[in-house]
Amino acid sequence: NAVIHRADYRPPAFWIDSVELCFDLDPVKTRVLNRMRLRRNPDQPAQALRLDGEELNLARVLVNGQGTSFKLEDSQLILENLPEGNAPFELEVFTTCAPAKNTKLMGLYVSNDSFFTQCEAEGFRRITYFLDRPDVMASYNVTLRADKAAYPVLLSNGNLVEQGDLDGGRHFARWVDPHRKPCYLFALVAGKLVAREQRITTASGADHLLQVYVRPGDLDKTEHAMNSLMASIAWDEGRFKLPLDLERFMIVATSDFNMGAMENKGLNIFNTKYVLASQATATDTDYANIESVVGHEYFHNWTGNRVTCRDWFQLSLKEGLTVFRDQEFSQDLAGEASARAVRRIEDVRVLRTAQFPEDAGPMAHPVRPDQYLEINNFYTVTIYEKGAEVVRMMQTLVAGEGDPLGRAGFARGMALYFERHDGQAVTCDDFAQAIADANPGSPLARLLPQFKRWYSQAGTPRLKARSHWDAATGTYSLALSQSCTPTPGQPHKDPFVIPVRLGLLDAEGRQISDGLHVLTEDSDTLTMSGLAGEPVPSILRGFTAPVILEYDYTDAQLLILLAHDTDPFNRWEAAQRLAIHRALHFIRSGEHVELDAPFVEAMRAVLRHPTLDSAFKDLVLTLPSETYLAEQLDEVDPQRIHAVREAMRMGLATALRHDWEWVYEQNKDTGAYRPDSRSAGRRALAGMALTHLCLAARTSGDPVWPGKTLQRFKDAGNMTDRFNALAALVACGHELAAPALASFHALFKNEALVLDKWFALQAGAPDHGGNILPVVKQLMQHPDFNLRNPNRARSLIFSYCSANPGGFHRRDAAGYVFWCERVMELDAINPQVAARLARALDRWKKLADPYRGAAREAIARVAAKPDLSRDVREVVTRALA
Ligand code: HT7
Ligand code: ZN
Repeated sequence: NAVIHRADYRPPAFWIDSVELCFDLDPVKTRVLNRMRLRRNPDQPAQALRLDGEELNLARVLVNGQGTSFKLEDSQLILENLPEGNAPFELEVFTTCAPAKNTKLMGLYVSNDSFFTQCEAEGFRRITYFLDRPDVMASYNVTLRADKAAYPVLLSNGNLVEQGDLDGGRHFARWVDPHRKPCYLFALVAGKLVAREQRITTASGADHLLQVYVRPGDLDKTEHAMNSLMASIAWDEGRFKLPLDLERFMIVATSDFNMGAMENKGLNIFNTKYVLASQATATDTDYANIESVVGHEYFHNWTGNRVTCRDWFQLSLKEGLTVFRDQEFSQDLAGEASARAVRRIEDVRVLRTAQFPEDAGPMAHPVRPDQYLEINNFYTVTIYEKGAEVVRMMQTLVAGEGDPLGRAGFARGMALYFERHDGQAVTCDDFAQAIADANPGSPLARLLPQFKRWYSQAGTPRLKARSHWDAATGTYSLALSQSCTPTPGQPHKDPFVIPVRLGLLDAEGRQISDGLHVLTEDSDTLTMSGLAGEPVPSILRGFTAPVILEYDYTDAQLLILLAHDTDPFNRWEAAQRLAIHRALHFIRSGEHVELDAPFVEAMRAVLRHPTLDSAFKDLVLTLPSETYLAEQLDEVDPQRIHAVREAMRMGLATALRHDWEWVYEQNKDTGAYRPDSRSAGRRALAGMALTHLCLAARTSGDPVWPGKTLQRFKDAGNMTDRFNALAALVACGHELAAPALASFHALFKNEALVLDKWFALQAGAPDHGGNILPVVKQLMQHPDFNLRNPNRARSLIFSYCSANPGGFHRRDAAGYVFWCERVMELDAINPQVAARLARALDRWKKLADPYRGAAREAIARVAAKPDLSRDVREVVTRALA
């Protein structure tokens, strides 16, 4: 239970060159014969071999075919009497494990009568004794044996080299992976599965077989995943010249999975949520997520698999970079500039609502952490999303003549990275160095040591801007300064390198200038002269750095930006600021919420705008989330925030009623279903219109729009329209919601992913007088609820505790009591999932009383449980510190 420190990294004392694994698969007792070829690492002092192992039964250990002495200590198999010298030797370890009892879903486990593995980060040690660390890369030769009728499909990484029947109704398959890999990329799958297949020829002329494996009955839901895979392969070849390096590339879907998906070499294993889609069962958001997750896992084949991490502190080396790549992929596929901007805004929204709070809370850590207790707790939005922003800043900082966005410079850097490090396990420093070296003379190359503070310093920097206008000389100056509040273990921060894209608009909204400024000092002033009038600054265009921008925009300036800024990100941001100003005013003053005419008119102008995309309108009209509003306050009363936001929503619903009607009519028909960005945007806006029309009907008592919404729910030709209609009825608490929910359940009772939506919708619904918790408790008794299935647990428990602040933060503390009980209950089943739930109260110190005291008590109750997992213990201990 010791803390692991980055500074303690040492290369391994032994290398494992090759591994021969033979599995006799049985849910109750699987036998694993592991034959390894090892040699001492000549660069390390002579020492014992310590192999990691967890929940294994050890039956036999042989060295070069002979019995040997060994010790079992602290989940390690220790061998002291190994051959001297640097010659390779063979180590054979025979163990058994119990996949059916594996509720942690790490290592080898059973889901729906099939076998799956999850080895990242430290799951391989639950399969066999091994040097379970990413810098030990070996060749794998894997034989799977199992009952043929129960497990007709036997898969592992690489190429199928042999298969056949065995006695007793059993069969076998032997797989050889042509690429050396760390053990976290090992995978096996065995079960009754069927595959959609596609043969492709890539640009180099090589032929490949692509397969998407699912349970029989789900094959008709795999077309989109296959299309996404083909698009990913083409994109990586086109943009980064990175080809598919395998004859066969497989995706397998399972409904029991701790995360989204896993990039095992040639055998990606996915949560069904990110594979299965049909227009009847999946929403536009599901389609978009599948595209991005399939892309993400495929892109790992180079960024993660061909070049991997030296140690887990370097996790963002592969995750931040691969998120950046999947974001770019989704933007490129979206096509037009406006659709790209919508993607960018959505990505920033995730960063600001999830990562900024993490960076300000007890679990704050640098993109390259210095220490951890449990690595599974560090698969965070900081490693992934902030890590992607750090990579994006590198691209921005290598821009040059003829390459205004830095794409060509960044691609050069990637090429050099692979030239230097293909087949190696490396660090974030190695990556940054390659990008900088490929772009000598760029700001990144000049500022590299300082730029790397983004890797070492936690916390979100604040960028303050103050302007001064001298009418007499026509001189405008903008003073920029930066600061960053202390985070756990880091009381002092040095200045960051902050790329700031800045535009200036005149009073009519015409652009005067646009350029990139790089802030490197604590403060700096930009001056422009010869101006005819005071300009409006458009600061941090495109969100060029993951910072909090503080500038006292007037409403008049924001209205100009919202109406005219050529940068769509800042156009959206202007609307957010207008809404935040108002929300914070009502929250702080306690005044009755009444929306002012300029705000309403600005929103109306957006809704009625003749050329703006529907998806963009949807984003502008979406008020900042309760979580984001809470981050703007020093002391948080969640009920007050909820009430104000709901009242503002109601204000927009009633004041713009005719506009919503018009918008609905304009957007309601999208023709034959296609999940492209344009029609998805129209469906989203039509859904938003329905929600507002139903809300408005709540005050007027008018039955027309709830009735129309119910009809749309019944007639819908796709899940997006059907679900949006259902959500509109639920959001306004209309009496038609209950029968609609019942009919939705009846229609989709055999579709697990749709039932997840059904649970999530009810648990995440706006709270009216504390009505949600009783609903959640009742739903826990529903025959379709199962705490052991992570998707189902997330759909009900997480939707309530982590995504419904108005329902969760109750003055009577019942939400916290519920949270505490579920964390402890889940911890006994699946600590990784429990630890994620434990994070729902990360920001408890910001709460006003009585919430604060009650939240502390609930966390302390969890912390006091004696047999807590390391995962949950780390989260609650940090929260209480
Ligand atoms: N690299 C993958 C991480 C992952 C994972 C980690 C811990 C436990 C379960 C897990 N499943 C997948 C996912 C990715 O980023 O692509
Ligand atoms: Zn990843």
